Amino acid sequence: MGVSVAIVGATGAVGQEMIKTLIDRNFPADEIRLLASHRSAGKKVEVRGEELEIQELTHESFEGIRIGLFSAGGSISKEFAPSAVKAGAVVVDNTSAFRMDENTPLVVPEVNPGAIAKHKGIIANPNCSTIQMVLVLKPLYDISRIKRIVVSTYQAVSGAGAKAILEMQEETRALLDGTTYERKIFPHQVAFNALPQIGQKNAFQENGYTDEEMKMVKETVKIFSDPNIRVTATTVRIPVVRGHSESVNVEFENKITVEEARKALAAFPGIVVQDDPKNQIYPLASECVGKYETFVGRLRQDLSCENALNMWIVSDNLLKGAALNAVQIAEKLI
Ligand code: 25A
Ligand code: L14
Repeated sequence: MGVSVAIVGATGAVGQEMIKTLIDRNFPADEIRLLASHRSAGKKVEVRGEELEIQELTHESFEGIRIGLFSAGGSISKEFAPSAVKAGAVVVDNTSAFRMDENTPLVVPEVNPGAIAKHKGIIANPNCSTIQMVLVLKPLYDISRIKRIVVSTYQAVSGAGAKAILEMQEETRALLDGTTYERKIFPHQVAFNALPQIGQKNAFQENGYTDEEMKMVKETVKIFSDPNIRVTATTVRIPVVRGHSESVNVEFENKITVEEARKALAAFPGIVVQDDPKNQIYPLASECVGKYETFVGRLRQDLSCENALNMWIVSDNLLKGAALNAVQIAEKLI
């Protein structure tokens, strides 16, 4: 017999990919219940040749549900995940609501699958930028411990949801046509620009970092369960629809050569090495869309630090960064 799955935020950028990923991977679901706000209730979506109606999310939505996949924002998860757990479901939560809670495992299945079994009803999906980075660093960490990570991200607008994609497209059109566009999502013009702020007005903390940057710092330490890893991050929004890119500098305890690193990366599940710079081959956001893998290239020795490597990491933020990682956790649960 199959399991019943509910998707909370089914009409969002991530929710749509959760539906597709469940079907594409033949997840043994005998029911897929689609939940969203009252604004979407009643809309119909075709799933496996069947018309499914979006239902309004309430505290009673989870009767008979075994697995709840949540991606409707942190406040929705805080309010409704406990109701799903009470109804007997295990929640895989894509928001930041429970990630740093000590009773909630924070899981990338290729990196720390063992943490799943410790759940008390909720398992957290890490931040998209963290997921693709720790996935690539795992096979290298297994060769030598990581001392320090310096990361800069180039993040796609879809990370901020379906409405943010529209905003970037409409703003671009308005600028090309010489018309005006009234911004609603981003703090500044995102078209033809690079914004060193991810998150809303209150994104900046006392220390000058954004929440997004501090998520990368704290989540990396939690996933590796290694408090000795030091991380510093700068997260930047760029006008790409889908696919986060990251420049990552990693210092190891012992030297790892580029050749050694390439070999370990190529052998690891979920990673594809694209590293042939002479032929202009390296990971590109435009090429990662719709792919389950995370791509790594531009592998170089850091010329200023003996035991450090530089690399360029790219992945589809809506798949490995969100929907796919959540579905992989659900697959491990059943
Ligand atoms: O708190 P966080 O963790 O920082 O997350 C904040 C946001 O980030 C996205 C996600 O946006 C979330 O809202 N997100 C989270 N994790 C992410 C990740 N890892 C991530 N993005 C990328 N990677 P989103 O757009 O992807 O998804 C939004 C979904 O949430 C549903 N939702 C919102 N409020 C809800 C709710 N569901 C239940 N109850 C609530 N109270 C939302 O459903 C969507 O599925 P929706 O029904 O609001 O559907 C959107 C449709 O309705 C239109 N619309 C939206 N707002 C309005 C509106 N129409 C009129 N007025 C409005 N105010 C949309 O056009 C669409 O058709
Ligand atoms: O914490 O706006 O998972 O790109 C990931 C996407 C936070 C917002 C998270 C974005 C979200 C972020």
